[in-house]
Amino acid sequence: MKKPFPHSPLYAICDLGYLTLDQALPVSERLLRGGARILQLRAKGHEPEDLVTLAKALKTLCQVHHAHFVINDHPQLAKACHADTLHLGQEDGSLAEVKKELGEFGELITYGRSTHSPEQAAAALKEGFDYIGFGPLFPTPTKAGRAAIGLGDLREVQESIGKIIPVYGIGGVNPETLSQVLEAGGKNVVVVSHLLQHPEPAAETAHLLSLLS
Ligand code: TZP
Ligand code: MG
Repeated sequence: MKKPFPHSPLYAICDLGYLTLDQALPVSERLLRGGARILQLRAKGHEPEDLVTLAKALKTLCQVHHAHFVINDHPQLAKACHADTLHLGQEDGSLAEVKKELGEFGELITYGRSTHSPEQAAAALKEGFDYIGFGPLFPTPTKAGRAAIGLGDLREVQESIGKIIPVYGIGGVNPETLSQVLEAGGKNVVVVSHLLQHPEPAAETAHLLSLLS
């Protein structure tokens, strides 16, 4: 049965741009221990075939913590590890194409889309995505060279699209920028480098959740 995408204001990412394969599991455990209820595996520059063991272990870890597990970019990896959700960027194909590729499994999971403008956000809702990322709100080393879109459109997107599916502000979010995101009308955020580079990822996850509640 399809597990609905959870209502949780914080979305954490295990990004292999910041973690070695050996660090991925213990650091993810700390994010979950701190209260993260959505965890994505993001591994640019790794072959999906090389990630199956890690992805299966992360999925099990998420189950233990009653958290939702998301795979970025790779439909077949999502299928191999029984992920709850597949996250697709603007260049990762249409939802219909990806569902067709996945067959029966594709009907059992939910889907997220990265969006960078109100138009892309509206298109993702229309296509049937279950949540969107919206950004980068601020410049970020995690997407080096990608211009920030700023906070100007966030309230409008939150108030229109966000009434129907969760909208996650993403890009350069940390406790300082989070207050600006909230003032600009944002409700939910994805946090990558701030949490992965923090000396106490569990405590910092709990701190961010307290700022969001
Ligand atoms: N998409 C837009 S910004 C971004 C992605 C994947 C990176 C967010 O990472 P960080 O380190 O929280 O800025
Ligand atoms: Mg992608």
